[in-house]
Amino acid sequence: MRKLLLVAICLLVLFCGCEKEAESTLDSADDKLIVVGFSQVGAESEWRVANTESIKATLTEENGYVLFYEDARQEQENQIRAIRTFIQQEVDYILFSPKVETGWDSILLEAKKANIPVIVTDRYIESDVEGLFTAYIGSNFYSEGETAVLWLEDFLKKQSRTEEPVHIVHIQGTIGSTAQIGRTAALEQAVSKHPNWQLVAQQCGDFTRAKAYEVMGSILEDTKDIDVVYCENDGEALGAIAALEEAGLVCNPVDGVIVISFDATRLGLQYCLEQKIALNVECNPLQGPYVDEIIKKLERKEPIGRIRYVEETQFDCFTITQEMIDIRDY
Ligand code: GYE
Repeated sequence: MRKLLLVAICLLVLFCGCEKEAESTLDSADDKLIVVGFSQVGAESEWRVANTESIKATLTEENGYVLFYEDARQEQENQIRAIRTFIQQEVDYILFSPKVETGWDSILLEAKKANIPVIVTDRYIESDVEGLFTAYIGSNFYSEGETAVLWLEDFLKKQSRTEEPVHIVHIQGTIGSTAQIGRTAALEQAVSKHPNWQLVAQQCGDFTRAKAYEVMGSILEDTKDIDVVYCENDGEALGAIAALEEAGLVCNPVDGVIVISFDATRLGLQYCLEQKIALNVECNPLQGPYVDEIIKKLERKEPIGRIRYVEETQFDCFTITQEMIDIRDY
């Protein structure tokens, strides 16, 4: 019996020693890697998938990172829980795309208390508390909306449609998200400027094809006298177009409904080439390299800009070509 006990104790010591060695090997290997916790909104659109892929493809071990990734499945509570876990894991940086602009003070104060820098991507946060994040990388969404409404103004002028009523359906993105707030504000500003522009319906499509299809379908039960459908992303545009075509309407800016969209995903641009989407305003999801650049500067204690807008353009159905689509990354 004593011999058995002795063997068991030796095995236990041997096991703990190996475990410790494994941990110390892991620790020493990780010492050189930057640990980042990334909380993503979800996977609601092709844009979001491209955004996630860009971050994952950049924050790799080869590039000096350990990435902890959490998909919040469109729930702010899941993002808050993920950020709290990252704090407990003592990551080096917290990266997150906030589903909506508000409700982050408490959890970001916990990160601040833990001295973990927070980098916000894609959507912005609204807070009265100073210094909740170190850097923001994303788009100027109001500017994207301005691009869209300036194009629409110019197009309607060329069609001499500056007096007659222009009936506009507005399908909004996730209410309270920065993309929705900015793109909506630009349209509402333009509607207030043009007496003949009439907002006949304004409903939330939540940045998804399914919801936009449902919402467009219900609007079509009330009216088919529609000149413009302003969709706040490609997923919504595709859903709206399906409902419009099922109702017998043609989506084409020359002799049908003028559909405006945002994101400029490959699928959205294909619809633009077919003239089903008249204008597609790019919203660049490829933010991984921007995040890498900022983190590496912070590691070297170099100064960084707090707000970094990504480069973007727009595509219209009269000038887009298949070649322009083929060379794109998403
Ligand atoms: O337009 C949409 C995604 O926040 C810019 O969210 C992003 C938006 C994008 O679901 O496709």
